[in-house]
Amino acid sequence: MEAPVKVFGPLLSPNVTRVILCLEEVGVEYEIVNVDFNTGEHKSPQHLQRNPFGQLPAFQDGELMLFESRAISRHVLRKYKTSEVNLLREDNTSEAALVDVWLDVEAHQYDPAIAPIIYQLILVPMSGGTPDQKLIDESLEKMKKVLDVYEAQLSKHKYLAGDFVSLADLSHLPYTVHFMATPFASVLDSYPSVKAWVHDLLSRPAVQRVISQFPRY
Ligand code: GS8
Repeated sequence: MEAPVKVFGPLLSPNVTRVILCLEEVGVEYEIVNVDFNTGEHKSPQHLQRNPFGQLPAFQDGELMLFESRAISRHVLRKYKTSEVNLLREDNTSEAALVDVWLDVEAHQYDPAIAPIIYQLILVPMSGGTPDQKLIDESLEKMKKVLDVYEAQLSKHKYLAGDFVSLADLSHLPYTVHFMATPFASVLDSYPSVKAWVHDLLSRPAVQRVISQFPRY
C-alpha cells in the first residue's frame, strides 16, 4: 500500500530533515521521493507545481500539497498528534504561543547564523569549492550571540518554550546535528545548558532513527 504522505527532497537537506523528524516523532508512515539538486530537478516544471519557489521540501498529504518546512511540520504534528506526542501544545494557548515564539527565533535568529557555517564547511567542499572563512567567522560570532540568549533561557527551563519538549526544540536539530560533527562543536562547551539540551534532543528515539540514516554519522 502507498504511504499516506510523501516528502519530496533528499533526507540530508536540513529543511527536509525537519519534516522527517516530525513524521518519525508521530510515527506516520511516509515515502521520501528524491528530488535531485545536482540535475536541477528542484527547478523543473514538475517540482515547481509542488513548490513554486523551486525549493525543498515539498509535502503531499492526499490532495493537500504543502511547502515551507516549518508549516509542514506544524501540519504533521497537528493532524497526526497522539496522546503521547504533543509537540505544538495547542491545548494550552500560552504554551502554544511560547512554542511559536521559539520557533520564530529558530527561523529568524538561529538558522541565519548556523546555516552558512554548515554550507561553507560541508556543502562547498563537497562541490569542490573553498569555504569562505570570513563568512564562517562572522556567522560564528552571530551564533554565539544567539547562544548567549539560549543559555539564559535553558538554564531556567529544560526546553526553549518551557519545561516541555516542542517543535521549537526539534526544529533546531537539522543544522545542529551537522554542526556537532564539525570542529566547531566545542563552541558549545561554553554553553553547558545548551549542550545538555542538544544531547537530550539527540537521544530521542525518533531523532536517532533519522540520524542513523545519515551517511556521515
Ligand atoms: C527553505 C527551503 C530551502 O531553502 C523551508 O522549507 O523551510 N524556508 C524554506 N531549501 C533548500 C534545501 S534544504 O536546505 C533548497 O531548496 N535550496 C535550493 C534553492 O533554494 O534553490
